[in-house]
Amino acid sequence: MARTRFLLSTTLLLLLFQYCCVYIPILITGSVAAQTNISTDQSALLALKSHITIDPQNILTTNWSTSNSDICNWVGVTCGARHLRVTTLNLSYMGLTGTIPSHLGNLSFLVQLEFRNNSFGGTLPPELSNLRRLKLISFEFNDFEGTIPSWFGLLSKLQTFNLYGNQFSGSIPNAIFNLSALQVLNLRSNQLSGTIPREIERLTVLQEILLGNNNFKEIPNLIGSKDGMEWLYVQANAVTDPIPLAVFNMSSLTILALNGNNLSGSFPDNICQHLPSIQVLNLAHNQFDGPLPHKLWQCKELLSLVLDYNNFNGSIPRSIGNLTQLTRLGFSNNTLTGNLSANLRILSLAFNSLTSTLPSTLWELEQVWFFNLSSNLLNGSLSEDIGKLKVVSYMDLSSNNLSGVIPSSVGDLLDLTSLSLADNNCEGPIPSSFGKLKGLIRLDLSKNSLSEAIPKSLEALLNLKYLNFSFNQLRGEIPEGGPFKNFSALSFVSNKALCGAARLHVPPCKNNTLQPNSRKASSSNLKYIIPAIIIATIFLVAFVSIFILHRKRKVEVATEATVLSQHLWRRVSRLELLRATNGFNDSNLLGSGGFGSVFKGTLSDGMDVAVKIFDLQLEGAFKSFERECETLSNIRHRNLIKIISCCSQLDFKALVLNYMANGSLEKWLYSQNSSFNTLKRLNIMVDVALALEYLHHGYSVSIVHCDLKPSNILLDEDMVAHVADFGIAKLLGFGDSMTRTMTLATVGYMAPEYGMDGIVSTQGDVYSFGIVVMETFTKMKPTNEMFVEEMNLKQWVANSLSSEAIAEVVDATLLATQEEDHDYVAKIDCLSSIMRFALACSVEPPDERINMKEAVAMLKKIKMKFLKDAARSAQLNRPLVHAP
Ligand SMILES: *[C@@H]1O[C@H](CO)[C@@H](O)[C@H](O)[C@H]1NC(C)=O
Ligand SMILES: *[C@@H]1O[C@H](CO)[C@@H](O)[C@H](O)[C@H]1NC(C)=O
Ligand SMILES: *[C@@H]1O[C@H](CO)[C@@H](O)[C@H](O)[C@H]1NC(C)=O
Ligand SMILES: *[C@@H]1O[C@H](CO)[C@@H](O)[C@H](O)[C@H]1NC(C)=O
Ligand SMILES: *[C@@H]1O[C@H](CO)[C@@H](O)[C@H](O)[C@H]1NC(C)=O
Ligand SMILES: *[C@@H]1O[C@H](CO)[C@@H](O)[C@H](O)[C@H]1NC(C)=O
Ligand SMILES: *[C@@H]1O[C@H](CO)[C@@H](O)[C@H](O)[C@H]1NC(C)=O
Ligand SMILES: *[C@@H]1O[C@H](CO)[C@@H](O)[C@H](O)[C@H]1NC(C)=O
Ligand SMILES: *[C@@H]1O[C@H](CO)[C@@H](O)[C@H](O)[C@H]1NC(C)=O
Ligand SMILES: *[C@H]1O[C@@H](CO)[C@H](O)[C@@H](O)[C@@H]1NC(C)=O
Repeated sequence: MARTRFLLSTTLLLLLFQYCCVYIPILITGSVAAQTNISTDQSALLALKSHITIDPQNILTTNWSTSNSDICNWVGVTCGARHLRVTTLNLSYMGLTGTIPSHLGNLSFLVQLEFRNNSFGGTLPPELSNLRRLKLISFEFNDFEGTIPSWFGLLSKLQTFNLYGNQFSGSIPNAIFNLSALQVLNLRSNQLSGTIPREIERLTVLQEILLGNNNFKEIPNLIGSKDGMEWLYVQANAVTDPIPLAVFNMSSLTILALNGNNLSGSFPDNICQHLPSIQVLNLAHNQFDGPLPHKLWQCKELLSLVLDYNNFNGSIPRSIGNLTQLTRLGFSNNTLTGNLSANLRILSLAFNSLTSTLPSTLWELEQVWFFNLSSNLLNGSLSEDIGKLKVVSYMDLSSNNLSGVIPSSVGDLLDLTSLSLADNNCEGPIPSSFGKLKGLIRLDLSKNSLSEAIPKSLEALLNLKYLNFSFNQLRGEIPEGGPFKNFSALSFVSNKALCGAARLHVPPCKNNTLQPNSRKASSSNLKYIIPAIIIATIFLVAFVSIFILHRKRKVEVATEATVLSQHLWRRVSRLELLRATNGFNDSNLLGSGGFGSVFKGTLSDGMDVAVKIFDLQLEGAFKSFERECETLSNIRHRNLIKIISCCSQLDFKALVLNYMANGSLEKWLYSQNSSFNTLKRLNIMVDVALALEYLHHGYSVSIVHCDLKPSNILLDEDMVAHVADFGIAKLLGFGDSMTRTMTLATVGYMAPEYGMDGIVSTQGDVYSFGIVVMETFTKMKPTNEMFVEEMNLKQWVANSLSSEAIAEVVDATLLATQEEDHDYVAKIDCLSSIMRFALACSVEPPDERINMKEAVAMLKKIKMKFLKDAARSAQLNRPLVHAP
């Protein structure tokens, strides 16, 4: 008896204990499900499990087992730390098929319910309305159907309501507008219809409303929530009314997607005044007409502009690339420089009626990777500046009236994967620089008037899957190598005189080098051909002899260039140089160096030049002139200073060079008001590396610059770097890998073996390059007085790397503080890689240094990674760029 009483009282005690610990909180919060406990949760989950008909990965089948009685340990289940009841049920991406049982309504502590990307179907049981603690519901991408139940209105704590990608139909129940905590309403891609009631105003904290791909008839008038509203997606509906003006009162809007409606009228010009934060503007597939909003330059944060398939007419506003607007970059508090043009990533204006030429400002859109202007009435020719769109990956200019030759700078768009210029009036040859577009998958140049032969360099485009050269005036042999083996006759139909493999339905090529179109001539004018061949042979022999002589003298550098260069030069007299420089006026003096002075001048035809006058009194000046003239006239590269003329008279020697509007890297690094960001500096270093790679490895003869330093790196008006000053350059002949000299390079940049033994080798340039890279990013000269005894620039940088204090050595203007700079981590990472790279260039033993080929590859890799990281951190900071 006593024993029974004891047991009874213990049980009571235990019950009481449970009551205190578990039930009291429920009573306090006033939940309706006061009688539930963890076993209720368990039976609810087991009921759900029994309603799942397909569990392809057997996740629940094995994991949700009664033998494992701790349901908080079941996959997809999270329990509250205090009360140990189920708070989150997340079965996303499990491939499950089934229905939702009413028992789920017994999970009374549930806060988050997420079943994203499964195949749950049927209707939703009303018992779910008991889940009063729910803050998040996401049934995104399932097969639920029926109307949206009005009992959702009872879930008063709901913040995110996501039914994206189901088959709900009917209209939005008014009860939804009682959800006063709602921040995200995503009903995209259902079959909802009707109007969007005015009550939506009551959702005062709503930030994102996504109603796209339904059949709504109007855009909600969201006056009430104008201030906090950030996303408005109403694309692909059936809205025909004008846009409610209230849209333009939503001043914090960052995404406005109204594409795929039947909106008409012209679009307000001053959109960016009203929507200053707009980042994504998509109005595609509507009936808008009139001119493009000309004040787009006010949209400083715009990343994506998509206006395809409307009736916009008139011209592309120049303001599209307005560079005068220097402002913050789009992502909240970033301090990176930028403006509309620098930020825009996506530009798509296809299928309108735009008529203008392409404004030169268009090529300032340095960040654009998606570029689509196809199917308009654009005219004029493409500018060489197109090569500035460095990160463009998709470019479509098809079906316009563009004319002129295709600039070879298109070959600089190394990230291109798809290029179409089809259906225009372009003429001239296909630039052989296209052979550099190694990533190209799709190339369409059909329906133009392109002439001459298909460059053999295209055989290098191993990724090319689609090629269309049809309907042009091409002739000569169709290459057979690389991707060309996979193309069919369709790629080449209707050209002037292509020849090649039979499967391409073209005549076979004659084995000689004569073009097929000269066959006609050969039959009728045979008598001219034989003398012509004889003359050609004589020339050839003469040429070969000269060529061999040149080789002997080891001054031959570039075969093509040798023949061409002297003729390409302009003849410039001393008198003209006198006039051009106002009589070598002091005000034209750009600087003076080891062997003379450099003046700025303007030739009679208006061309700006730099004139380098050699002071022949100075010992070695004559030799230096010859060397520089010889070296420069034989080489041509985008990143080397270009020679216009050598003026050589008995007592007067001058070089006429391209004028570099932005002076030297040295000037930029140390002037007060010019600061370069990391990317700009990196670009300049890549340019310099390319120049050195060309000098060292471009030809059979290596050229060693011997005096690389920031004052010899000049910047043109586009900030492209050109290596200059070849006064002490050395040519290394065939097989030589080094030579000796007594000429002195600049202390600080000079490799140790050069300084001590006068050994000249390409490795010496690599050393100097490493030092230049360190200086560029630290803004610290190797000759700075803080470097004494053992400590030098290299050691200083190396120490900072090993103590992970890189931020302390790099130029402070490159790094904002961590809080305000979202790219901080990417930058630090990039700068560390750069410094490691620079140290690898400047290791002491010459044969342990990397060569310039490797250097170029490494630098490019560093740059790619930096761009990727920066893009990623930008997106993380505001994940908005999944443009609709
Ligand atoms: C849960 O409550 C039921 C009665 O509603 C009870 O039978 C069961 O023992 C309780 N389970 C636990 C684990 O407390
Ligand atoms: C169920 O899954 C969870 C989480 O993946 C795991 O920790 C647990 O051990 C699994 N239990 C069983 C019985 O497989
Ligand atoms: C649910 O799981 C998916 C995939 O694991 C995850 O992306 C999502 O954030 C989770 N949702 C919640 C509310 O925890
Ligand atoms: C989710 O489903 C959608 C629609 O089927 C699909 O586009 C998306 O890629 C899926 N997401 C994942 C992570 O599987
Ligand atoms: C837009 O209107 C045209 C004709 O007025 C109609 O054919 C088309 O289906 C409409 N588009 C939508 C998305 O409603
Ligand atoms: C937009 O805001 C202005 C000023 O706040 C107000 O006068 C105007 O009525 C608003 N327009 C609409 C359509 O809400
Ligand atoms: C552009 O279209 C509008 C409306 O259709 C028309 O009034 C205007 O004249 C057109 N402008 C040009 C330059 O074609
Ligand atoms: C660039 O913006 C300025 C306003 O800051 C404006 O005055 C100028 O006209 C714009 N330039 C172009 C080409 O639109
Ligand atoms: C970001 O900008 C806002 C407003 O412009 C300012 O109040 C805030 O202090 C800034 N935050 C940082 C970290 O700079
Ligand atoms: C809660 O769910 C209902 C169905 O909606 C069941 O009938 C109940 O038995 C269940 N209650 C518990 C405590 O499991």
